[in-house]
Amino acid sequence: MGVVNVTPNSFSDGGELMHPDAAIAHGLELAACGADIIDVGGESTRPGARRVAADEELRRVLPVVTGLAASGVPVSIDTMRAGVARSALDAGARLVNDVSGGLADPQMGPLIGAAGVPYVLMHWRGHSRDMQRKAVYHDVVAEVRDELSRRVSELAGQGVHPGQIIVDPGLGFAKLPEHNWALLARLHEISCLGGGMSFPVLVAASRKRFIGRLLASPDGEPRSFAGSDNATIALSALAAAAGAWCVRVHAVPGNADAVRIAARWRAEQDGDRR
Ligand code: PMM
Repeated sequence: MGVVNVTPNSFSDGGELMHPDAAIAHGLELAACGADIIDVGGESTRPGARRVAADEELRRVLPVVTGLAASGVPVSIDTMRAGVARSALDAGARLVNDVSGGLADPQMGPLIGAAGVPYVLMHWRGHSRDMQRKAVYHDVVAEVRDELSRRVSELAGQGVHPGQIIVDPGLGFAKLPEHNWALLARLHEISCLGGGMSFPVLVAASRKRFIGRLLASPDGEPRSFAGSDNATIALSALAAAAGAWCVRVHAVPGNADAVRIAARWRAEQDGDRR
């Protein structure tokens, strides 16, 4: 999954793609480089970010979703708002990526149930403004799994079929670096929620600050966003080899190669040499 952030203030690429033509061209380039899905977002969720108005979010994403979908690119809409998701689906988006897992907008569950589209359910504890205050866990993997499991049940009550759901541990969302690393190292536990149900997992580690911090210089200066792309590729290979269904990334070519290498690695382990 290649990222197209149509925002002035996202983590690593804020402000680069505010014009629809630039955003569409970038999405097409990511698809040409091997992304199977292009994720279009119009609201930054970086720690501390304030919310953007719904009409502004829609104004940012709709021409980009429309343009990419018209070119035949599978588009995902990255939004917490049911109204934005509805308009994006009408414009040709095929998947909804909701970092709030349906908690930010009570209309999201019913919309996804009625639309029947794939839905990324991310672990979330609250809006970006103050989410890092909620990064308190006894056993982060168990708690993330339990909270995701509860959301799956609640969404089922709103008409969402479990087969629509892709789960995401929400790296960096109410998580400290040690929480992110624990979730990555125990990724397989996230896919197995209660009741014997198993879900595809999406991992979105690309250019997040916990990577830059790990790779900090001796004087403690975190690695730049773009300077952590090779590390993101390493994480993509590890996540895919651990069974992740999708990695959401900003720089596609190396990550697409990493995913292919991991697929071949897994095929060998499974005794399937195709
Ligand atoms: N992170 C960001 C945006 N969208 N979607 C999913 N499913 N999971 C994430 O972790 C996630 C996301 C923020 O990162 P960005 O500003 O680099 O896009």
